[in-house]
Amino acid sequence: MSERTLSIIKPDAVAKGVIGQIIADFEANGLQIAAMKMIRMSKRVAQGFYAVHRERPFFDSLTDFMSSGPAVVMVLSGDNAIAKNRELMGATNPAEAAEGTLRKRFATDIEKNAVHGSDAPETARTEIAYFFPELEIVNEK
Ligand code: IDP
Ligand code: MG
Repeated sequence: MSERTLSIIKPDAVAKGVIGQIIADFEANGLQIAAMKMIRMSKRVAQGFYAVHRERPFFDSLTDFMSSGPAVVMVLSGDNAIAKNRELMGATNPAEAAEGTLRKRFATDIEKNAVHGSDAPETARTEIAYFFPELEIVNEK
């Protein structure tokens, strides 16, 4: 069954010039770009997006990083899109990420780790709605 997930190419990966390589990986693995835009998050928008992590020691640094430059936000769609995207991303800490995963290839460290992906259907719904009104989701599989 086709599913939606939210993907973000984080500011570190945009700065490294690897937007195309990351998107190529999604397309080669059956994840269709259903919606996409480049944005520059304000600190407040980053804090809202990562609100579940507000008590964590890295919250201030993480939201500074996420608002430090442009990011690409996308809705990916396809069979099992949430799990498939998480698999392509690799572990949060690139030191623990499997060979060939996006974080192994492109992350700098556990914070500046190149990509975001929703972790469950409910979070996918709320994360997609945070960035995309329904009328901007124009190419769903
Ligand atoms: P995930 O992105 O793999 O789902 P989460 O635990 O949800 O990982 O954490 C959200 C984001 O917060 C991570 O992608 C990373 O950018 C940052 N982060 C997670 N753990 C740490 C940490 O221990 N130090 C610094 N940043 C972290
Ligand atoms: Mg997460």
